[in-house]
Amino acid sequence: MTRTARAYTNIALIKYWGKKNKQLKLPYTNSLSLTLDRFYTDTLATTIDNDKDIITLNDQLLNDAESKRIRNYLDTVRQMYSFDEHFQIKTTNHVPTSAGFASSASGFAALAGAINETKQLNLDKKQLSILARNGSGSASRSIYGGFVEWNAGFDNESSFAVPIDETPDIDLTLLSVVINQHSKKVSSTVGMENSVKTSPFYSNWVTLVSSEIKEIKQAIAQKDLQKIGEISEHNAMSMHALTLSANPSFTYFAPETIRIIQLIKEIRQKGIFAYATIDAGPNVKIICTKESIQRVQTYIEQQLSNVTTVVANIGHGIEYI
Ligand code: 2P0
Repeated sequence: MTRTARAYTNIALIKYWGKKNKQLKLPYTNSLSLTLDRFYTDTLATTIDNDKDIITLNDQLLNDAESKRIRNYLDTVRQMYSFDEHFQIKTTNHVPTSAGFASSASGFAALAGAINETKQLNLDKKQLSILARNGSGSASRSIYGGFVEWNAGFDNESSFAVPIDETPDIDLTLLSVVINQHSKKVSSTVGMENSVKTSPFYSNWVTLVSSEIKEIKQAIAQKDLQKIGEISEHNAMSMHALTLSANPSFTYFAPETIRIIQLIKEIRQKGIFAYATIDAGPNVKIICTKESIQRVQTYIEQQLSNVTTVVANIGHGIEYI
């Protein structure tokens, strides 16, 4: 019986922001993430006798426009593994949009796992990471649990994620602060492309990431929470500096984003552990400890009435159910 693949989302502490090869999704730099336990995607793939893939998301049939990215990906997979069958893909996203996490990481990791399962490709995790990366860069990291590094590589075979510590014994937990605003968003794909092309600081980013990756790995090995927080926050702010310095300039920050960054500084001044990281959207993810998270959550909710918060812990890698 074909099993369903389940993959969890991840939050990058050292961000992926820029491709040197768009087609293969080869990044300019390594990146490093933490897989989370709360938000995941379940995908079941079955082969069908049809000349077109049929794709449902949360029991809704996707139309051609909505499923274009997935169907293009399936074409890539068919080419990579030299077969021509089509699929019925049933995906259930347990990544509520209200949680403020992107679903492309868990989505393409689960899809890669589902194809591996139904076509019995017997891919090891390295090959699975490569397959997921071809769907979405950040999906390469969702194959593993805990702390994960995606090695940039230089071609399809050399760009994949590796586990640093899949079950870290470390006191870190994440508070996602969701800002309820509905502005039109620049996709990550477009945002990073504009940053690479036009930010005068892009080459500095590449240099910065290479040193911050080394530093954060050392901090993870030493369980130096403060260092992990400081490096993560600095890396996130540096990524957002690439959007502000692009031409034309753009930003993912909403007014509330800045306010939350200020609140996190206030919280730290009270001696409470809290560091910010922000992806390609206005929501802020706060890196906390088990001891600090309650106080951080209370403080944020008291100061801002129009936000919701979601707690996530360290999660594990892809599984089949
Ligand atoms: C990351 N992000 O490292 C960074 C930080 C968003 C900000 O990876 O074009 O959806 O599909 O490879 O993976 C989001 O980008 O982009 C992302 P594509 P993806 O998590």
